[in-house]
Amino acid sequence: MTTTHEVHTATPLRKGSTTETPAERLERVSAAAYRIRHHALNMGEVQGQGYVGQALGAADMMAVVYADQLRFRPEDPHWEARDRFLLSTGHYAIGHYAALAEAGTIPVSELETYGSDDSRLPMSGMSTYTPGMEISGGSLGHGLPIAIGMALGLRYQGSGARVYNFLSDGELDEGSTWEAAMGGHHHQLGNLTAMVDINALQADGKTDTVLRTEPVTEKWEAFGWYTQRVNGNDVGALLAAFDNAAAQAAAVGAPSVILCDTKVGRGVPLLEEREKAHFMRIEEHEWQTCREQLTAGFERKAVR
Ligand SMILES: Cc1ncc(C[n+]2csc(CCOP(=O)(O)OP(=O)(O)O)c2C)c(N)n1
Ligand SMILES: [Mg+2]
Repeated sequence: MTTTHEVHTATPLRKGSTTETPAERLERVSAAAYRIRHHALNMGEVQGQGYVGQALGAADMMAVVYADQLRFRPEDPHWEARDRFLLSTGHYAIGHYAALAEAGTIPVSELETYGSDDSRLPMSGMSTYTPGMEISGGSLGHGLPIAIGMALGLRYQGSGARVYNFLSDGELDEGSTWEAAMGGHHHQLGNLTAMVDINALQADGKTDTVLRTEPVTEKWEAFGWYTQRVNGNDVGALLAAFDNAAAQAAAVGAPSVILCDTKVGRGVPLLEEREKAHFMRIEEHEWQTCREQLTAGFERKAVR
């Protein structure tokens, strides 16, 4: 009989071969992050505007999750034993679609329908539209509460699947996020990992002018979470943090949070310094420059 906390291990579908060296792993995941950024620029160009800055800023986090950490079957998004990835921030869907295309769940050719009528890829993430989109995020502050219920439910079912929740720093303004943080600790949800994109930006301006949430690290620690803070645009640092979180993972134990400091528009200098970065308008002639800057930066790093 299955007791409450007994867990069946899901078939690991870890990417990369078992003989992969750390350098090869870093190179593989960095290349995935580059392609995610490239997809996001192509999608943004269809509409001429959008949440492109967030997709570029969070591309390294998405790459580490989808190209390295998550156990899932790209062709079978409802596979029962899959790890769940919950995107709280519906407006980041552009980056999530790019990662799902990179993972093979969505055809790359479909990305050009982003934001168009009848597309499976609406501007704000919808679970009923898109394979691999577990929740309809967008009403900020709801992702972590849902993740808590899901992680608890999976544990009751004896599943070894894990739950990952992607939050933005704007979601730290929401009381529901902190209620859920208390719940995660109370229920000792060792099968839950949250990651927060701390890009220091919100719709109405800089995070520290909208609502000062720092010191963020100390807050999560005080809520009883296993807390790490890293440069969210450093793939090596992210891999190490996610590996640490995975090493902590158990049916019962502290939930993990990885606080990721990122830069909006990362990888495309033209966009990194742009004012009004929450929802970017990019001129027709600028898209090709963006792609060229992205590729030049990636190639510079690769030869280093
Ligand atoms: C509950 C709720 N309140 C307000 C909004 C409106 N809104 C949409 S995006 C956003 C900014 C939230 O901050 P963050 O996600 O950090 O912004 P970004 O870094 O993408 O600029 C806000 C307030 C919302 N979607 N949900
Ligand atoms: Mg933000």
